[in-house]
Amino acid sequence: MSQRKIVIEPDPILRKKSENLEKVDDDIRRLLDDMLETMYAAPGIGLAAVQIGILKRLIVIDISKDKEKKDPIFLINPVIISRSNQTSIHEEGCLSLPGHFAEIERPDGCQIKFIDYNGKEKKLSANGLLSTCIQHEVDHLNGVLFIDYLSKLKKDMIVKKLVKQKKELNKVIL
Ligand code: GNR
Ligand code: NI
Repeated sequence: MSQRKIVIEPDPILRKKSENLEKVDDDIRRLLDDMLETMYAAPGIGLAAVQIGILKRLIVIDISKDKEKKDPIFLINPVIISRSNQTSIHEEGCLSLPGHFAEIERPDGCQIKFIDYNGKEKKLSANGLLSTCIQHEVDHLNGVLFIDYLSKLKKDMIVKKLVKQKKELNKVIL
């Protein structure tokens, strides 16, 4: 397993739509393992393949608190098949927007169908943090970031700070 580099906004790849997978083979499982390792190291509770520069519909999630008891979820070609009418607001962060957090309103619950690590079709109903995380990750597969739900003013402010952070980082490296 190896850790991959996380793509930071602004980067045009984060705005592209990821492609469905045709089959689940050992190469895909190795990629999922790398995504999981990258997510744990960050640390984060979710990661979409596009965040390591790969435009495939792959997601890893682990919302377990206990570091000793890992509980990873692998989602391949996830489709949200229903959303609850009720919404809820959670504070969200994103590994592609380091240091920035915002309260985002989304449907409270959702149901998804997906292919699992072993290539089997499954369904899952989620509420609370898991539901928020699933919706955040599926957004990534469609080129959407949580800042897209904010006012233009707030969004522009965050992107401006990220551009500045990237410039500072380049100065240190050069
Ligand atoms: O680590 C993460 N935490 C988080 C918190 C609230 C809602 C969504 C998330 S996902 C985020 C990791 C990430 O950027 N996934 O794409
Ligand atoms: Ni994210």
